[in-house]
Amino acid sequence: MVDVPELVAQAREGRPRAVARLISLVEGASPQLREVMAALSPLTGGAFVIGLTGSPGVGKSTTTSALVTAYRKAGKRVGVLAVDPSSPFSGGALLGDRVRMSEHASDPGVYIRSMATRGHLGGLAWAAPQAIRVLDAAGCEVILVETVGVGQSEVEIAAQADTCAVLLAPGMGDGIQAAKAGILEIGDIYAVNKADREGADATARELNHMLGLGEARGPGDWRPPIVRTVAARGEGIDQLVEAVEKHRAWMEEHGALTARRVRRAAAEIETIAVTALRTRLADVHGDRRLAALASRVVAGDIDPYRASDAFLADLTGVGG
Ligand SMILES: Nc1nc2c(ncn2[C@@H]2O[C@H](COP(=O)(O)OP(=O)(O)OP(=O)(O)O)[C@@H](O)[C@H]2O)c(=O)[nH]1
Ligand SMILES: [Mg+2]
Repeated sequence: MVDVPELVAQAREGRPRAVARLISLVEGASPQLREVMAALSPLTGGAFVIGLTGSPGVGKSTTTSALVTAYRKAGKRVGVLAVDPSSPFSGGALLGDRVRMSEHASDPGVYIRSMATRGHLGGLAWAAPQAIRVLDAAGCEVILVETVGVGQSEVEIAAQADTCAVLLAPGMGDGIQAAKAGILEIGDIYAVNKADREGADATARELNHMLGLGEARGPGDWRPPIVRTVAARGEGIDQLVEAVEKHRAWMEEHGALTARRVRRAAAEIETIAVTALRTRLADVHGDRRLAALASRVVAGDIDPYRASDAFLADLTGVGG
């Protein structure tokens, strides 16, 4: 058992080992998380969360590292969370990140952590907000969350960030992919990275065109800017930071930041509740109750709606 109050006190002082242990409790879906979250909640709310997503290899980690440098120069404490939604193990696929982030490894004002979410009930939507809360309570003023844009994950990370930056790169067929993956709806800011390569202009133009097509914006609405970056050389990073600050100011002015955070908390509550419900169903009935109901549906004995009612009704009076 972990001494939660002690661990939280140490994390609050910014001790990296305590922060690491708390995030490990999140990753391992520890039963002590309830206690951890209760202790952390009053300490949170000070961090600004920036999500970075995009196709594999587009330059998310390089950009993240460059952003860390920029925010450190501005004197901010920075947390980095690299979430790998496709792997059940942290570290493996993200090993390269440690190399790209290595220049920050000895900086006590930076906390870097990778986290795997596959195989967890609730996955990224469940784990990321809790890990973000740990970093927030530990005093990180800016939290950068990198997620590989595969499947649902980019939409999920966008929902959890205050500002979501979508990265593209020339020559990756990103333009067409972007439309398909629906990333045109989630970006608050777009960065065309690898702008040192041929085709950056075309990518930016195509993106601009597609963003314009989906435009149903009023005069006061946020129009996502397109920033060109060469993250590997730190170029365009100041403009990216500036775009983030502009978005933040716009949100604060329009009450959008609070609204977004309330939406995020609502989604988190829902995810925890649904996860608890699933766990409870599995605990109480296992698959047998479900199989029995399914057999009756197949036999035409009852319809699936009534079967679902029966399944849910079994929860009444179970646990608390
Ligand atoms: N030419 C060029 N290469 C870049 C630039 N930024 C990053 N790279 C290179 O692109 C490769 C991938 O960069 P990463 O930062 O690891 O990309 P990522 O999006 O984090 O990759 P995954 O996490 O694997 O999805 C590395 O070899 C980088 O050095 C850039 O601006 N220009
Ligand atoms: Mg990466």
